[in-house]
Amino acid sequence: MATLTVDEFKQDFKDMILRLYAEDIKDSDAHQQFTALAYLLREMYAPNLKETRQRYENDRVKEAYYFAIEFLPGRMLQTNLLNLGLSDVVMTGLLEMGLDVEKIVDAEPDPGLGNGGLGRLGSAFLDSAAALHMALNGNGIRYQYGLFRQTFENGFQVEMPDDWLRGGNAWEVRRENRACLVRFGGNVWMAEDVFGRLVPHYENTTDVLAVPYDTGIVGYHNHTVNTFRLWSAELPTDPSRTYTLQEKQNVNEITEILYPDDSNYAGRLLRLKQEYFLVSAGVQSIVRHYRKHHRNLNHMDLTVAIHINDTHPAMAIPELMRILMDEEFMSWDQAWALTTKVMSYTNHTLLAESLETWPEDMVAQTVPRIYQIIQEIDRRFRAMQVPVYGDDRVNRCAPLGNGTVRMAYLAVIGSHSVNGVAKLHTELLETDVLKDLYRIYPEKFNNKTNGVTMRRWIQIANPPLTKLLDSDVNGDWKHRPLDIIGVQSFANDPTFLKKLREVKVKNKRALAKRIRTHLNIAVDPDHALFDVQIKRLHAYKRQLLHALYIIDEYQQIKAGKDLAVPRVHIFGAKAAPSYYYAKEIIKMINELANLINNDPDVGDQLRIVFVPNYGVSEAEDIIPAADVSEQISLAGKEASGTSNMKLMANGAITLATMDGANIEIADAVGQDNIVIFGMTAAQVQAYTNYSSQAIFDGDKHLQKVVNALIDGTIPNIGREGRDIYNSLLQYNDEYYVLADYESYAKAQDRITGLYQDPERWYQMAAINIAKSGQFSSDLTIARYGDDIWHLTRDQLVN
Ligand code: GPU
Repeated sequence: MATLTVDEFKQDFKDMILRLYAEDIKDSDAHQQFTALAYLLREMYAPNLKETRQRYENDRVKEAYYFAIEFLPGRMLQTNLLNLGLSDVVMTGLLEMGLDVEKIVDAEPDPGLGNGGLGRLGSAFLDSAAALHMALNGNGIRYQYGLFRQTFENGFQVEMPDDWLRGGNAWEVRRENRACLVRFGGNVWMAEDVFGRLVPHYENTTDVLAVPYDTGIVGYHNHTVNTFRLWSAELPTDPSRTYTLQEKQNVNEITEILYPDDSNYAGRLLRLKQEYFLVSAGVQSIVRHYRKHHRNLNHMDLTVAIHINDTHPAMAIPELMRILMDEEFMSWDQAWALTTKVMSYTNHTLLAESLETWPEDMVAQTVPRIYQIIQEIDRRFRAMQVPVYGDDRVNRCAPLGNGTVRMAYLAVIGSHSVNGVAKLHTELLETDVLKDLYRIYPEKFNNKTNGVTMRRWIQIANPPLTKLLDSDVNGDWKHRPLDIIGVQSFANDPTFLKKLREVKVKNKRALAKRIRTHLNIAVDPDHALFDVQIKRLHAYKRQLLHALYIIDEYQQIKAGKDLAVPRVHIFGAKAAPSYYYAKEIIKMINELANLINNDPDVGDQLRIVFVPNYGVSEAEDIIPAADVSEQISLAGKEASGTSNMKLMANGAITLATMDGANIEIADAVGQDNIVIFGMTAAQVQAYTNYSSQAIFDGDKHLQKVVNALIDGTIPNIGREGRDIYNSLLQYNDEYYVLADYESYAKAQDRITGLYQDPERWYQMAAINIAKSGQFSSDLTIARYGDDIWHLTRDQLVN
């Protein structure tokens, strides 16, 4: 923790503005003020960043490297202030200088280096590891453009470039002295060198310079500052060679954009290059660092763990094999034993279309040496396992098959640990998606239910709740997440429940104000229930189910029946630009919003707010104000979900199917404090003769709701309404929306009933907050550290 008085801060800040911009504060703008603050903080934690790194090195501390193609760090200013213990001093100082704190915070770009939960989880883990003194380093790509900025035009999603680096990135440090060369393409063949060793010879390769940019990850009230490293592709600085503009373009485009798709990756060459670029640069730099203190790599597993976050970095396995054999001259067997000890893998999906595969010829052309090594992994796997498990099973789960490289199978075979991200998800990996490999390697499989960082989602996003917890709850919930259980003792205390209600209303008013100013929609924070669904737009997440219920409510109102509780339905969701159906759902919901928000018959009873450009910053505004958390994916499809955890920690009541981590939330809070509906994963699996038409035909009420998509009720959705309607009927409703509709509508009615009894409602909210501690990413990352990576850490979290 840093110490600084308000006056010292004001002076330092003034000086920094002068040094950076040669200006007085009164002439500086919010972005300059943010930048000056960031530089000040960087100067303060720089010694700790250096010392943390040196401590790991000198004490031979085991370090884990978290490789991920996506990260979603969110804005860092408030996080760093909080973790350095400077929030109060700096806020006071800024206010005393008459500066607009909110404007300064908003001036920081929110790095959209990921799509959704996968990227956000990686950043939560980095935050938690630093808090626990764990040596965890992030390794990712410094995309020049983040995930697109979403706007709506006539209700359609429009994608704009996210030029997040335009004003510079105050937190990063470019470390050109630690750059690596990454080789692509060309020809490779094995031949003896002068010592008679078999080594690869390369010709006509394209070499790319990988330059690291490091950002400090500041630990919470401790001295640890870990490193988050992002790699950027540049032309090599070879003085003997000149490059054409086209060559420069080809290199730069490797780290130009994030693939804006979190569901299914078309076999895009550039994406494959990004993956190899990340792992090659990352693994090379790890090996080089290790080699500074060791004569060989024989015992690298004692101080290095490499984590493969989903399959995108799975080529780390053949890349480490390449370095161990080609550059360190290890035998295959020794290299393989070491590699599998170093590597571990997390799977994040059950969707068949998300299991990554690459055409073999594409891999052979793009990374020929890596392809050779994958072929050898495949050959040895088959030779070893076919005698035991037979041809059929081994064919089904070998790294190569159907002319493709199957990245998940490669990742399992090359790692010592494979984990899913929620209990049900891990179970389904073992019994379904990866069952053949589970049969061969049962000891590798384990579960690590996801978590979220309560520092960002309670302390930063929800100051009123933080204050209430600080004043009323015993224990040290900020350091020991499970201590938040203290809230439970107030579950029957009307005074506390009233305060909790005041907290929620305050947050709802703040959100209502933002909605009013930015979107020009009037919502009533004092009477309406805020019903929130925030996540990527995907058919399996079933935003459509939620929308059908809103149509249902609207039809009730039009039939003259008032809603018992006014509702504000809040959506936040980006659709992949190429995901046509998802974009049609967005258009439909926007047109429905337009209809409902402007129909005088509706009065104050119903609103739809589709918040554009949903991301980490938007989530910080929405989550503290939520009454209901919609987690309504088709059971068996959502690996875990993480917005469910953030929302419960902020006292929202979960309306959920028994899917992903919802099941564990239900177990934690008990059936009385969550609203569950719909088919279970087992019921979905067993439902072999589903006919959405039969369900439709047998339910008059449902017919009326669904027909609104095509009968002109909702204006301007001719084509979209018809397509969505057809997806439900003609194409037999892949995600069982109609099958779950009745159950969902009844669950929504239960919500309405519960909300009418505020004491009961806030009792439920209190219990949700009380039970949220187990979903802190501090606990999750401690388990990764203990069970998978074998790192040392702060014991406080127990
Ligand atoms: N997830 Br695979 C993503 O956000 N993107 C991906 O490419 C893949 C998975 C999500 C899962 O959908 C979600 O259920 C999970 O909570 C999250 O990863 C973190 O594990």
